[in-house]
Amino acid sequence: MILQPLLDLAELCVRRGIHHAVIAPGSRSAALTLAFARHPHIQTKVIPDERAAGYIALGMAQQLGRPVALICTSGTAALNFAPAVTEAYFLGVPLLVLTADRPPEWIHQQDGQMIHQDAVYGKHIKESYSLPADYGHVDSRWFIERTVNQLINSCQEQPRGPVHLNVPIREPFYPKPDETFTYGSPRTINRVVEQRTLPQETWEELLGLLEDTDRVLILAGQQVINESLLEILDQLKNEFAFPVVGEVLSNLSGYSFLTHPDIFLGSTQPQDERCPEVLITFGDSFVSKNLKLFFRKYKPRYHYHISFRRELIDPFQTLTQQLAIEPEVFFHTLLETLDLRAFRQGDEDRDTTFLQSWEVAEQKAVSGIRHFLQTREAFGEFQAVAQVLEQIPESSQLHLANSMSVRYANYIGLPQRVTVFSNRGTSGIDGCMSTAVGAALTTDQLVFLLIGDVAFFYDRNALWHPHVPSNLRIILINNSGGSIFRMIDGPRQQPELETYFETQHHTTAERTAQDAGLAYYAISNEPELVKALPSFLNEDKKAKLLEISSDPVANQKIFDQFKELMKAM
Ligand SMILES: Cc1ncc(C[n+]2csc(CCOP(=O)(O)OP(=O)(O)O)c2C)c(N)n1
Ligand SMILES: [Mg+2]
Repeated sequence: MILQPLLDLAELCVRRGIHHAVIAPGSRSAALTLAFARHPHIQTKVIPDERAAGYIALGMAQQLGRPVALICTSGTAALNFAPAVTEAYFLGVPLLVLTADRPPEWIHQQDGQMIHQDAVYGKHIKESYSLPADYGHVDSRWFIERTVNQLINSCQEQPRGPVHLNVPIREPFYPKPDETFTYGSPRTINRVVEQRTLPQETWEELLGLLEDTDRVLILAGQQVINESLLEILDQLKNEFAFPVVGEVLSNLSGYSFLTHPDIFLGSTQPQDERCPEVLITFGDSFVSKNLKLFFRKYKPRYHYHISFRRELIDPFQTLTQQLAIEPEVFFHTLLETLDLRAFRQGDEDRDTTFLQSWEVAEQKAVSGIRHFLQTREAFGEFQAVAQVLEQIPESSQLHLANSMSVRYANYIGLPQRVTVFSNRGTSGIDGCMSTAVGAALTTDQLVFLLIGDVAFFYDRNALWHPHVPSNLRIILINNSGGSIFRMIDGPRQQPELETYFETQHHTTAERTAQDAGLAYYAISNEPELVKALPSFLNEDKKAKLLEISSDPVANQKIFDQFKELMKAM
């Protein structure tokens, strides 16, 4: 076959551990599509809308912890991958993006689906290459093999992220009817990266600081944390009285960590007692503005951030050192060294005043929000979301769409062990449902998605394909528009609020559910919710959608009351 190098490319992916491909249809890409579709060790999903396809691949790669191949035809198809590629870039998710292209001499020659595809993702890609249009020469084949190896290495190296290979393809695109595919034996070339540790003097310096103060705070950003790191953090808290604080996206729930900073750090009372001397952060971004404002105001003297990113990550404008090391290695070494020093020096009683001041605030926040939600008279989405979240079974996943969904969940918190995900790389509303669908396609766990109506209807093509997974559970908060704009100062005061910001509508999800074959539950008051929940939450092998409708003005009033509660914390 003339396009044998593309068969070998698919084989190379398999040899490098890529067994999943998401493919959007097209003709120019036929050789790539067939190379992956006919490979016995690759599972393919065909998704017509490239934007949805990109986010579905992202959701899959996040679950697998390894790259997923993402394939499309030439032209704007490639551009429609851009939102997911960008999210993957900032969130650190490995994707191997393969875009078919016309040979470069055909640009501006009135040929269809011909755009500038070289480096089309700009700065939002770790590495991007275009192949030569002619694969005949032996050096071209060498280039393809080497480049694909390099890209697969690159997307998995820290910080992980998407990589792009643009693949010009000349006709003929299709094999002859009797042609059989023979996959070759491409060379695999691994790049082994040194396991990073920190220099001794960095440890000495940090340990010296920790010995001089009782005000050390560990703050976790967005991430999925494994059990063994959670155990280590728990020991650091118990033995050395370091508060361990995180948001719902930090996945600290189910342990005795402090997970409601968004509530109590919004207090207008003085909070000097909670100001840390040394702050250690790890993980990705924070949702809470209260949290960011707190650390910008109550600045730690020393701020260590653990990250492999080359860019300095300084959201509180307090950073003093960035450490490129695995968090688990860092905290494990920290715990061991502190234990050893404590043993040598004999057990001194640690001053726990600092820890207590954080714990008291957390307890107040937890009982404050519980009481607040129980005492509302009007039905609203805030209470409805709390009721649903509380009942999500342990060991499920929860995907939080951007806008109020992620914020409500952050205020309410989760008492149970549920793994939480959200597209907070760039916080777009455009692929939240597709990402959850990708996750559900890749795990046996129940995958819950909490999503607002604008984000839901925007991403309806997440459900427009034959693969809608039966473990998907969508909780749709329908408040007839983008309610966040009536919650925050700025848009809410404008006469244009409803038309230009909230974009009010009266669409319901009933027909979307019908089209996609989802079991559909519609509720608009508490008794209906209570009645629907057992069936919605059970483990039937059927995708389901629960639509919670409520009045945006009532929700706004409830949220305003909640803001007052936070200020008084
Ligand atoms: C792709 C994209 N476009 C626009 C925005 C700006 N935006 C943020 S929230 C929002 C409205 C979301 O409405 P909905 O999903 O109904 O959630 P609600 O605010 O009602 O909770 C918009 C348009 C965005 N984040 N991403
Ligand atoms: Mg809405």
